[in-house]
Amino acid sequence: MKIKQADMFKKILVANRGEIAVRIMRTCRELGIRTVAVFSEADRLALHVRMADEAYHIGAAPARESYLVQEKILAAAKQSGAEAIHPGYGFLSENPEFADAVAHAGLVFIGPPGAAMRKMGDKTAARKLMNSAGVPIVPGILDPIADIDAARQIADEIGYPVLLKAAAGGGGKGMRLVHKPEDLAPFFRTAASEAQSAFGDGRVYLEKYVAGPRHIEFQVFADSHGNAIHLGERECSIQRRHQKVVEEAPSALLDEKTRRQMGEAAVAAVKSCGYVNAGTIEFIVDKHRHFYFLEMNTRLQVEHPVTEMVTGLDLVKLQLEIAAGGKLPLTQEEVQWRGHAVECRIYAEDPESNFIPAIGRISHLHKPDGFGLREDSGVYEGGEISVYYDPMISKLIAWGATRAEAIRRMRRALREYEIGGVKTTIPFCLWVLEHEKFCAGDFDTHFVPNFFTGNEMVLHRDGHHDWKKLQAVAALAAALERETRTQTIAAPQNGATMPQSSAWKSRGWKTNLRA
Ligand code: MV4
Repeated sequence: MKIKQADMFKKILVANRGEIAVRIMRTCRELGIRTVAVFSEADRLALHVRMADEAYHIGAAPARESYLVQEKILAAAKQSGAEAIHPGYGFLSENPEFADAVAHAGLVFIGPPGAAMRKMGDKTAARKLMNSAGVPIVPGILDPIADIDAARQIADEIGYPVLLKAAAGGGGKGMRLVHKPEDLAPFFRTAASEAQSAFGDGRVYLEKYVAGPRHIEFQVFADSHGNAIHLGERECSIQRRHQKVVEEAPSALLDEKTRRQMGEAAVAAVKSCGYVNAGTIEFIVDKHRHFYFLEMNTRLQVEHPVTEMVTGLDLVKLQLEIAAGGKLPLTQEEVQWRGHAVECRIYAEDPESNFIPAIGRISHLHKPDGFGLREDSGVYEGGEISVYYDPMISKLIAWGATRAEAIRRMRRALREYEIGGVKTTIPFCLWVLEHEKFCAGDFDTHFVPNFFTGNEMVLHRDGHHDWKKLQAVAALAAALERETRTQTIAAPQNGATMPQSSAWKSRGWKTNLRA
């Protein structure tokens, strides 16, 4: 069912900032939906505020006092007359209490119901649910460890090394790798206390450790009419300290059979938990292409554009149609994939100094462009990068008919990108995109720790052409050319200021240039 114009939202509040707020507002604009921004003290001049139809100040710079304060966002929504709230990613996007509070306020949360988020938020509950839905999970225990002797017995059965994980965790927090039985009890105690202080929930479970896995996730969508589909996979194995660096679609690892099996498992997963809207089923895949459910992300993800580039679908538009009560506009059989897409995340961090956050003013900005390229960013020349928020300032997405073409296009774009005033991870991305193993598709989640020492940046800083030097040379060349013109043809100093009404001057100048 196509959403009739009349049934679609007329005004949406975007409870986020930066590139994702801008990206969501772009789709709203295309659909004729008015947009409401919220902003902190640090974001008065931010791009998402400039782009919105109206904007509400919601507090001080720290997210705890602004973007994370549910009451302030709900108040802004009420005051503006918005009918729905899009949470973006991060901040309140995976907070089930917020999803419920939005619904209680008579508004639509553009995301899954709080109940589905809760089911997937508890990693042991999610494993149980997946297990009964027939989705492969990593061998291990289904309940949090209550009795350490019983846990040791299971660890002996599945074999070491085993991985201790927090039930409330995710994203790698509170994990402990255990190589031998005598370490299990002490590591369990430290893992439990770390989980307690990080999540207020000390429950820990254990899984068999999968060595050198690849991170492959499936984009899923479910509507409120019982339909669910997947839009294929994204490979996100290139990470640094659980921070994704490069993502791509499709994965260079998967064959058609594995892809079909994983897609079917992803759809079974989303159907098992009363899910509605966009989600991601994360798997780890070992070198034999055995795949295991890891966790579900109950939001639109940073890397969603690679899926958009290969399917031709606007995922935010799908989210809005589903949230407005519409049916998925296509069946599984109607999903088509074309070519390959790669995304690089550009962080304001210095890869030459152990990725320390870089803050300051963007004094110069030249964004890459051209066929098959997309740049999603929340920054502009003159804008400030502050300490308060995520250091990711931009995403580059390159499409190509083949993986090799997408990679070549991305390298070209990275070299074209000029960001002055703050250090960025552009040279680091170039290092990845030029690495033999990456180009061969031969890598896993240990790629960065295995191959990156930090010294490579000297090379790739030069690989990312020294545009400052080039600028100086170009300026000199322009000055010399001006000099020559003044002497020979008395051309104006600046072509743009030359009066166009003067045909003679115009013709004369052009003629002389050709000579
Ligand atoms: C694992 C694993 C190996 N074996 N589980 C890290 C983040 C969290 N979502 C799960 N993670 C892992 N779980 C088993 N049983 C290896 C990782 C892992 C990882 C996973 C995905 C992407 C990057 C990673 C980097 C290091 C470890």
